[in-house]
Amino acid sequence: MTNHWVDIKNADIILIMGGNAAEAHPCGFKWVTEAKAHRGAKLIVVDPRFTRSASVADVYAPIRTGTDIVFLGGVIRYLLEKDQIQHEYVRNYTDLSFIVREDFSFENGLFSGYDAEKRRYDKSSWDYERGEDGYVKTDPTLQHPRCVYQLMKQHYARYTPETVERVCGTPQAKFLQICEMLASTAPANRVATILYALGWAQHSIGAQIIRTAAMMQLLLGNIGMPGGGINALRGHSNIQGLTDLGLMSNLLPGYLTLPNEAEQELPQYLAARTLKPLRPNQMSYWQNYPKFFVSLMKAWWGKAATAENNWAYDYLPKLDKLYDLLQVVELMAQGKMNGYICQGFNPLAAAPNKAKVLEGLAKLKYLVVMDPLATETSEFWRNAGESNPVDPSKIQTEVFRLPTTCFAEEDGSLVNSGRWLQWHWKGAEPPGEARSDIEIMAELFLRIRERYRREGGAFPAPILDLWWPYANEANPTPEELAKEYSGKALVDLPDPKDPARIVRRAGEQLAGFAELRDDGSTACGCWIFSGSWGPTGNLMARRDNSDPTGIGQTLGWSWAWPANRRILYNRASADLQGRPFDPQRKLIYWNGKAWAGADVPDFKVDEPPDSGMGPFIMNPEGVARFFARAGMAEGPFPEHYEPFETPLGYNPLHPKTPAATSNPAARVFARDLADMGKVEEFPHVATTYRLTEHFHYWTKNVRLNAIVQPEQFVEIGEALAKELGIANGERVKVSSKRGYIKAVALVTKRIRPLTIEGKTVHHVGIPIHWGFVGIAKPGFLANTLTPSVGDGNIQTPEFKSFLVKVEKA
Ligand SMILES: Nc1nc2c(c(=O)[nH]1)N[C@H]1C(S)=C(S)[C@@H](COP(=O)(O)OP(=O)(O)OC[C@H]3O[C@@H](n4cnc5c(=O)[nH]c(N)nc54)[C@H](O)[C@@H]3O)O[C@H]1N2
Ligand SMILES: Nc1nc2c(c(=O)[nH]1)N[C@H]1C(S)=C(S)[C@@H](COP(=O)(O)OP(=O)(O)OC[C@H]3O[C@@H](n4cnc5c(=O)[nH]c(N)nc54)[C@H](O)[C@@H]3O)O[C@H]1N2
Ligand SMILES: [Mo]
Repeated sequence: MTNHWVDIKNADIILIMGGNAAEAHPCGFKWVTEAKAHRGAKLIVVDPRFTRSASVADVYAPIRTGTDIVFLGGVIRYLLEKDQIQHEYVRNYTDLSFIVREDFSFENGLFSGYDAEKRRYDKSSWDYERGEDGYVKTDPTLQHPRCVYQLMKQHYARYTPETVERVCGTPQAKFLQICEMLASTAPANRVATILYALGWAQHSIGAQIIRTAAMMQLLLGNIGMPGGGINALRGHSNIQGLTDLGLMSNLLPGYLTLPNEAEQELPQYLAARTLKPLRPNQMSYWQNYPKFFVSLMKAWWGKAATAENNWAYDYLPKLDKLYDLLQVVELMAQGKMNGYICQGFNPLAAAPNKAKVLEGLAKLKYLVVMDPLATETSEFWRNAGESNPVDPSKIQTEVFRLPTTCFAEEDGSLVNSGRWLQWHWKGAEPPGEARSDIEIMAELFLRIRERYRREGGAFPAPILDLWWPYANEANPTPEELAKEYSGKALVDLPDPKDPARIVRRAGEQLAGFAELRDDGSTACGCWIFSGSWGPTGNLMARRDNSDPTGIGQTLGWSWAWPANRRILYNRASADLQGRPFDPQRKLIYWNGKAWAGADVPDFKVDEPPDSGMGPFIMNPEGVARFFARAGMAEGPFPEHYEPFETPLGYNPLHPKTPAATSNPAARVFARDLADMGKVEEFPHVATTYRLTEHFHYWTKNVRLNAIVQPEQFVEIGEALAKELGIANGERVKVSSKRGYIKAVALVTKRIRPLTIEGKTVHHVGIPIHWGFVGIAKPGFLANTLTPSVGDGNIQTPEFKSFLVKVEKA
């Protein structure tokens, strides 16, 4: 979230799209209720299904899965055509006036630089034009034909209300009503928030859907404002913490990135990440990258990381490719992987194309499952009948189960969607042989280190040199780890301006990342967490909920990254003179000498408001980007592409360009491409989702949950049920190109047929919670049906839109 849960109460308009907060985030949803009750906020829900979120909405609109870029692109067109944008904001705080290179183009659904063979873009033309001084050229009048404003207007001119209706199936009148409501937040003092989750993320164009939404919020001046923002409602209680700590194959803690194999030298690695400003007088905060990086290497390798050995840079793996889930399953299925460790993860149930995952697991030599429970993954070799028909005698994989504790059986911190690190205390002792994940990992490490010590190996140094400064080596405490993430001084730290003065003593915890240095004198395991356990102690354990301004800014409750800041980009909530855009909800303001207010300023505290420094300090241009000059795989402006299994067979925006049917820059393995179904054989559009009454695949082990939702079902609309002659409560078979499931049919009014390009499209809703382990009635894994293809940027699987055929069982 750019903002946080409590802040939702400050919104005037709330858009829930690509998520179902009332059912998947029922506790956080109370802030939607607060906004409605106390501010008269209006709630909009856009979902293929009429959900419980929709049931309390002021306006509900249906949409075909996977077409949200058309809808949101349509909103962008509406705002630009009607000139309903926050002018002061976009002029000063975004790249609208920046001029784009002459060789940039967009034709027939593809941007300049496309290589069809590699399914990849050469992105060099997707950039701004530079002047002699190295800075970007701009046209503040916004008249230049290649300024971002003109290019964007031209790009979205095609996204008319007629197109929205034709492609998304959303009636034009509904769409225009929603446009009007969103446009009502263009005035400086009105705000809309967006709450989304997997309905946007789990698509082959997921990241671009989310970007389109962010662009809409920028046009309305809603980013950085209380009650505004773009808010990803995260899933597991600590999934935010997972990405923060770099548990993705290409990340290091704090969103630092692993080197790739072309980056063998440290100076080269740092230069590519230490970005120089693209406009005069900009902060370009990533210029501090070396401080964060060197402090991380000191935290990991301590004394073994020295200036002479480039802070142990050679110890870091250099990536040849992304090792995301889909890649790992592909390697397993190709027989290229010996072992796999699943820690709190049930991939047979959670990953797409169950048959492929099963095949991969069966080719491993060993599988380790660290989990409090038996799972489908740990039992993959078991013949469960029709839902898992395997022959155990043919499977040689050795499976080790290491029983772990659960969060309630240990102390520690969880990072919520609003980036708050909240400390918690254990509520019970673990049963039986269960041990904490920390203890298991520590013992695994000690044994591996012992073996390297004894026997050597190809490259033992990174293991032997790892700094392991814990009182009990075999069981580091959560407190020790939390302090390590937060960071400390390794020697007495002199004040850079007055070297005689010592600002921190050796061994003392640091107050925040501003104290980190790149000379090896500080250690910090995750720079964005720096200060969470500061010189005064554990700030994550704070529980002061006083809210002096009444806008929900409880700065004394827990600790938020970065720097206890609650709303990101909050400098953008004030105008060029430093006056809050909304005088009723003052977030931060310039008091004549410094920035002050209800939040920790996301800016240099004593930087005068009119100095020309932009509020988006992480970007080298200092402003927010409509034109994604770097980064996105499929283009600098989001464009609609069909799901890989499309009910149309072509992209209605580019019917004559087969290369532009589905995401042209998505990575697809040959085998998975061959495993895609066609609409002629699989005529119904399926989407998968969760129910309030279950949590994924583990609550089917809990009696009460198994009682309230005992049996697997699929939801089909009345029209489709009638067409197929299926009555409510009858059993149906749902098949895709990859397999089939059988379940009870729940015939509902909540899913209506949509008219797309003149033809009727039916959606089928498939809850994900059943499997063949647990005490609920055994069922089929929903992922028997789903296709193995991911988002073009981060490989989140396309769980939300694929093709099936429904028939009577
Ligand atoms: N009770 C309960 N709560 C949970 C979980 C749970 O298992 N049980 N899981 C947690 C986890 S890990 C996560 S990640 C979150 C997920 O939170 P959500 O994303 O909110 O949950 P989902 O139910 O997967 O999907 C949300 C909605 O997206 C809609 N949808 C599908 N395709 C599209 C589309 O193309 N466009 C639009 N606009 N909408 C679409 C679906 O109809 C569904 O209503 O929930 C968390 N909360
Ligand atoms: N078709 C389809 N598939 C989906 C989704 C979808 O919407 N549609 N959603 C996807 C999403 S968003 C998610 S997050 C995944 C969820 O997939 P998983 O994360 O694999 O599922 P869970 O059942 O939530 O958790 C996995 C295991 O963690 C264990 N566990 C709990 N606490 C601890 C602990 O402290 N330590 C250890 N070691 N283990 C613990 C639980 O017992 C459980 O068996 O599913 C994904 N798959
Ligand atoms: Mo999730």
